[in-house]
Amino acid sequence: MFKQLLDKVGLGHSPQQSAAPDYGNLDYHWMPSSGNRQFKANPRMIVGARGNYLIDDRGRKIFDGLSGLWTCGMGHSQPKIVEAIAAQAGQLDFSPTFQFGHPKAFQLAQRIVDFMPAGLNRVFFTGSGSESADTSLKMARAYWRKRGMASKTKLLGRIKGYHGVNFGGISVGGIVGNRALYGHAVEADHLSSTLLAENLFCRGLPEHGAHLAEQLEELVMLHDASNIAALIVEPMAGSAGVLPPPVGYLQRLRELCDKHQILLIFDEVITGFGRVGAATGAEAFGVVPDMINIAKQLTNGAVPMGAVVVKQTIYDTFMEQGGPDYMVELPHGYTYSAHPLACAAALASLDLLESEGMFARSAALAPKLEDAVHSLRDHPHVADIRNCGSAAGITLASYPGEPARRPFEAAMKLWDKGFYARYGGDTLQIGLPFTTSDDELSALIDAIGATLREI
Ligand code: PXG
Ligand code: PLP
Repeated sequence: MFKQLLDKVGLGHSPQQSAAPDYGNLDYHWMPSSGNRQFKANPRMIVGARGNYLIDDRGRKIFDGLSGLWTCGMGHSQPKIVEAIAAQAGQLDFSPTFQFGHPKAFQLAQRIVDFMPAGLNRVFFTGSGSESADTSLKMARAYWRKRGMASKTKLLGRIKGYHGVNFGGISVGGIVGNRALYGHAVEADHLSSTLLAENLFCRGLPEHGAHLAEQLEELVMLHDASNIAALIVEPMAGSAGVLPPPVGYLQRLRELCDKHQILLIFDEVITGFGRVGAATGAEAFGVVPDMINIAKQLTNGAVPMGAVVVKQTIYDTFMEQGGPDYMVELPHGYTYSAHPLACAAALASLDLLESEGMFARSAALAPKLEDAVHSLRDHPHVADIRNCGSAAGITLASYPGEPARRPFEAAMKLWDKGFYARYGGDTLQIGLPFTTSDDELSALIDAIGATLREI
């Protein structure tokens, strides 16, 4: 049935629509971060994906304008990744994670280091970006304790930051909708967001805002450095609507973290592996943190996997303070850390990212996307546009008291037109596949333009 559907769709041919199959009762699946009631009344069912396109259950080809959920920069169902997963499943489907290992975990760790800034060369595997966030925060606290500074426990994040949905991540996270329901979590404080009125419609990195890094000095004055373990930021905030870092801002955070012995964690779950036109945001923006969190693009989205990459000094501290060598140095890990299928997918993904020059392709898209997306500036409802690498965010003016409604309406119209863009808060988000052609980009921008005139 699926094969027939794909054959019928035939990439490059005009979509042939058919009636949606009956899936029975949709009530049982509580969908993640979704409007369950709206979806179940109007299902948008995706049954296949190839290259830069999703295929829905009516046989329509839909351009994937967010690369999955920022996951599939190289397009869907990459044959080499599919083959690697299939071969691995036949050879070693699961390997006990704690106290035993399998070769691909070690090969992959070494391979990941090839893509990291010099000095970040020890890799801890997780199953997702949220697990990476909580892992890095626990590591930071444990690190200071191992160094005899047990009072350094406070965790700092940033307003509008997104670090996944686990308790540590929502504590340092700065998106109110992700926090408000859950009560008191882990002690944390926040820098301001870098979204400034002076930077509206700015192309690439904003000129204004480096001064916001000085707020770290204020938080140090408030809490005292002896109580602060780490600062976690996304080099480019993704989920909040693509907020590129102001020129000089990350550099200043690095200086202040050094001055006050605060670990600097870059959450590169979106920026990792090409999204900002380089292997990492650290590389693109020229700032080396103490830890880098990755996920998503690591396996091109094909199997869940994340990781925390740390400076060797951090790893060495745990080894030196680890007690007898049969003892566990860091009592932390997931059943699915370094899952064999994920390792196989990631090794294939990293090989392709390199051999296909994907970082350069993402970088080459940046000026085209910038020109294209900013051409929407004078369309109805457009309140701001930002871009960085192959990512862009379009803020839409709110209905009174309903900031999230207009982006939702826009995304639904776009879906009907055969384009997937993500809506979150008051923005539409675009994260182009690195392989997006000029024609695909202009078709997407034309569709957004038409949509904005209709809603
Ligand atoms: N950190 C960052 C910076 C992220 O962007 C996570 C952590 C959590 O990763 P997991 O794998 O646990 O979801 C993310 C995830 C969007 C969108 O629409 C972004 C994410 C997830 C879903 C949607 O921008 N980011
Ligand atoms: N809850 C229970 C009862 C468990 O036994 C485990 C793992 O063994 C977990 C949670 C954690 O699961 P995971 O390692 O997949 O994060």
